[in-house]
Amino acid sequence: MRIAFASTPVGPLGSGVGGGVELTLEILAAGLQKLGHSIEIYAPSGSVLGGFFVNQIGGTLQTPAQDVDRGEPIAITKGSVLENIWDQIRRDQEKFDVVLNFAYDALPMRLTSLLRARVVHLVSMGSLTDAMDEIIVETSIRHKNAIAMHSRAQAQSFSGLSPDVRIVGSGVVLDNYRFNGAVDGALGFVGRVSPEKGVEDAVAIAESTGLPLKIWGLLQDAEYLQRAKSLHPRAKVSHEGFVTSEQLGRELGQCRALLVTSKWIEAFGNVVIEALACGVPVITYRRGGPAEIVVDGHTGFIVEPDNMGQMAEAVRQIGRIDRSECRAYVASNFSAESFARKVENWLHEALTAG
Ligand code: HBI
Repeated sequence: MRIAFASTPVGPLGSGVGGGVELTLEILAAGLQKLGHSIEIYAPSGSVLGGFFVNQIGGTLQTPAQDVDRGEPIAITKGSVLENIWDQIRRDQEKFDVVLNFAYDALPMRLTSLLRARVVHLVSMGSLTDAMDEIIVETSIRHKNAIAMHSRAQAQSFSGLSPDVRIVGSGVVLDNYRFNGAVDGALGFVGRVSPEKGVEDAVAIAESTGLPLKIWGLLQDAEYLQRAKSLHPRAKVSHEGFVTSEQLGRELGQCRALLVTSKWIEAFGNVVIEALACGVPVITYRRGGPAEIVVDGHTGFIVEPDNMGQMAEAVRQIGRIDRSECRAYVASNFSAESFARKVENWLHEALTAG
């Protein structure tokens, strides 16, 4: 198939502003190309993606959906890169069999039936705003097979969504992550340091277990981290910075466990399969995508949401987990190849579903 990728309009590929979508887009471009498909990418100017042709599109970056209040109406910024991306795709559409949209935005959804080329959407987050919920649900009902998501929990966050929505999971390139049997005893936390990620809970666990906590990720809200630390003065916490996947693989692999304390519904949780790929067991609340990935008692533990006592007890029991089973689990369930094949199946169905 000849596939156009419409990237996220919040920032150029490689800037990190696009978060998990940047890693997902990169993995699918490589995975689908390996399956013999041709890929062409449309993304904001300044985008970098090794080995692929990227149409660099100018225009105003879109406001991230998580920064928009739930009740706010859809806004398309003036001279928006989002409009320019889709104007270019409209002009080029005869070149493609299918357009795969990665943007969590209304405009591409509206275009599902307005282009001659088949347009499909890989939705990257759970329910965030009423306007986006409405358009995602409506598109899922009007266009069979047009929508795919990463986890059941993410799909369930949209009430009234069509049961045809495809759940495709995610995947990582195993070779980028080195297995590590040894542990240096620290607890790990990976993700943007912001309230919805629940960092304050990880800090509280570091204090109650006396174990050091290492944090990797964009320090989006430094004042919030400061507040968490002052609430738990005896916790040993270090912010290790925002690093590349390779660097994360090396450093995270040393940890005794990864703590996932999200307060919002994580659509999937790429950090969970990255940690498991390094042999690091994961302790997560029973909330969102991570709770669908962790196999309780085998690749980590699942505890009741926000239950700090259970989380601390899970940390004390973590030595029971076989670290090599963590990596083997990712190899057989969440490899980049298996993810690309699931997406390929979805695209074929979308093309033939009519
Ligand atoms: N917000 N409006 C908008 N569009 C996106 O594509 C988008 C976003 N916020 C975050 C985001 N994409 C990605 O960082 C997440 O999907 C991972």
